[in-house]
Amino acid sequence: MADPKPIVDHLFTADPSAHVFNGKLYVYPSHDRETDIQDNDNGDQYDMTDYHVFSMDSVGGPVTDHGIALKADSVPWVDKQMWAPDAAEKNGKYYLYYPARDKEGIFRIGVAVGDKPEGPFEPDPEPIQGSYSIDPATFVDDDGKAYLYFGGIWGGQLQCWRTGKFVREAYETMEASGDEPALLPRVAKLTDDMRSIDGEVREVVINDSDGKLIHASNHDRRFFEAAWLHKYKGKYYFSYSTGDTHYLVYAIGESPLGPFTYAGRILEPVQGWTTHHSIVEFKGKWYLFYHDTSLSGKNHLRSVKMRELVYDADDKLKLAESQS
Ligand code: FUB
Repeated sequence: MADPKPIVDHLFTADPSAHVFNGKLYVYPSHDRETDIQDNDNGDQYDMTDYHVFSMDSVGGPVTDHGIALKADSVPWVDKQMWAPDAAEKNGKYYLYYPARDKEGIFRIGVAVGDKPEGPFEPDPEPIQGSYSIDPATFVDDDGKAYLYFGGIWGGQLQCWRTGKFVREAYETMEASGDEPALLPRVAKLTDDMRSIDGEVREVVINDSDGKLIHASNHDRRFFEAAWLHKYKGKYYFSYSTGDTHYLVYAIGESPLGPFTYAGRILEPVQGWTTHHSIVEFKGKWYLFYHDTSLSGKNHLRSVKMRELVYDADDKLKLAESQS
């Protein structure tokens, strides 16, 4: 299968979250920038300061860069590292969710509100209370209920939240170990105004095919970061990155809150350390948005790509053999 070209090459972009709003395909990526920071397991090299939003009317057609939608300087609580964002629409308003380190170096998740899908977005002055770690992903179900998924281990600090409170010293453990269950991503309902967590933050249970929680030692399947949720034929597909083994994988469940059962791989490792994606239906076809480092050769300068996805007879996901 031929390697697709990045959807844009005038900026380095990563972590694409794709949505269809008003018949157009919108992409909310991280905006990677050049820095002198050496690569490390903390992810310090991903030192982003703003977000751009892209849109396209058709796949393969021109991609519009709508310019800066939000920048770190406009958000009072943000110190640095605006990582993978996502967006949602409800009642004609658009919400941008984004993680960043606060002034104490703790990753939190913020929300900013706009009147148009491309922004600009006005940030709430404080992060979402009860949010933590990285990689927010939203899902609005057919009944209008909205969910926020988040979490990432290692540099994403999820290991610091095992007790429900931030324990800085726990950072060094990076993750659970051996036969322990792997650390699990988080999900919470969003309030009607989409700006707060409604009720408790829960773990997203991801079972292996044997019905038991995936072990921490199973690096080919355990959750690392980059949660995404989509719905197909009434079932909920929870997909994520396995991090240090560089796969995009997915699990299927009957409810947006889980539990989910591991179902397979979506994408083999791409060029570059990180892999992060979204899945969206547009004009009757399904697409995987992801990134790699094919343009730069540097882990922190990534480029967003897209490929068509199909479902097989058992509703399992796979890359389309011929790409439209
Ligand atoms: O872009 C910074 C981080 O790299 C993201 O938050 C992770 O998902 C990984 O792609």
